[in-house]
Amino acid sequence: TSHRDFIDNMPKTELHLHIEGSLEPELMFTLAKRNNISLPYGSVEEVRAAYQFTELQDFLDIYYQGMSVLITEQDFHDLTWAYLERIKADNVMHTEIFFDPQGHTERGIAFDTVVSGITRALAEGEQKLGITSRLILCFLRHLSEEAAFETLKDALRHKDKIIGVGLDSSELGHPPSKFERVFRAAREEGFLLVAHAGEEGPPEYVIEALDLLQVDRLDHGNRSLEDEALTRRLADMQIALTVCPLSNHKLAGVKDMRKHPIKTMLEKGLKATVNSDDPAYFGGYMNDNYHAIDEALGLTRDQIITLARNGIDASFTSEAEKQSMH
Ligand code: ES4
Ligand code: ZN
Repeated sequence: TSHRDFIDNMPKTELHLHIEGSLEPELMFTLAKRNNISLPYGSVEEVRAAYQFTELQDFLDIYYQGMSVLITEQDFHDLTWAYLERIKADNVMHTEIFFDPQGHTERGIAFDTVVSGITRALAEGEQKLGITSRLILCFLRHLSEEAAFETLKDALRHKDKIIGVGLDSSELGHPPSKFERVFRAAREEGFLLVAHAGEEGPPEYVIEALDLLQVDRLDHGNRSLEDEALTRRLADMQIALTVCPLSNHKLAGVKDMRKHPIKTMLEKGLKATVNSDDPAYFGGYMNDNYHAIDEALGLTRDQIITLARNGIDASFTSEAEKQSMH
């Protein structure tokens, strides 16, 4: 169809991407071999067959196990470089990537090793592929406030490379309020703020992310639609939502793509964007995510363009950079 080509050729931004979630099974095996790590899978096919999730926690268990092959600075570089080469094919011009330092420091990998490998690849991505980027650190919300403060302390040495902090991992039982003080400290240090909220958690968690964390952007936010006043507030404030269609489908919040809320979000005036979240695990990169919602929901050409323009406006770039992307 003509929408397919239009989507594929359209310059895009990605604002919600966990770099560890871009680890394809082929690279997982390469790195396991390089680092003498044994995997509980015999083949790439076996790995892919294991990617069947009914809820967020099922995915997270496999995701944390997958990242155990990442050991050296070169590993983090190669992971990031593979992602950048892949999104070049999708005409992504700008990407804002999350990383989970605690998933690595907990295994004895130095924070600086992780940041160095990722940022070296990001610099190459700008030089060789023309893809601009930003880096966002995520605190693992299933860990303690104290552990998050330790991680923030590590991040202070890399303020020049890290634009913001976010909050990810198991949402239910770990509300934003648990990290109010860490986020206040991060804000005082000049970091921009995002948080996963309303992915599995209730609208109250989204309200906490706004009121207590004072986020600049919301990751997912799907369940906000259950609360009319909250929906109006998000529309009025034009808080961007980084929506991840294939992720929502794979993690079963959205069992049928025809019921995906992104079209409703646009109709209600919410600033929704399209993103891939953990593309190696959820079966698709940026273009696949756009195709999935376009085919299931019958988007108009204007709605597709609005989603892409929202991605530019919601990015953590300067007004001049936004102008040049529009
Ligand atoms: C994640 Cl989809 C999702 N939700 C919460 N935390 C995450 N970490 C990586 N992917
Ligand atoms: Zn996410």
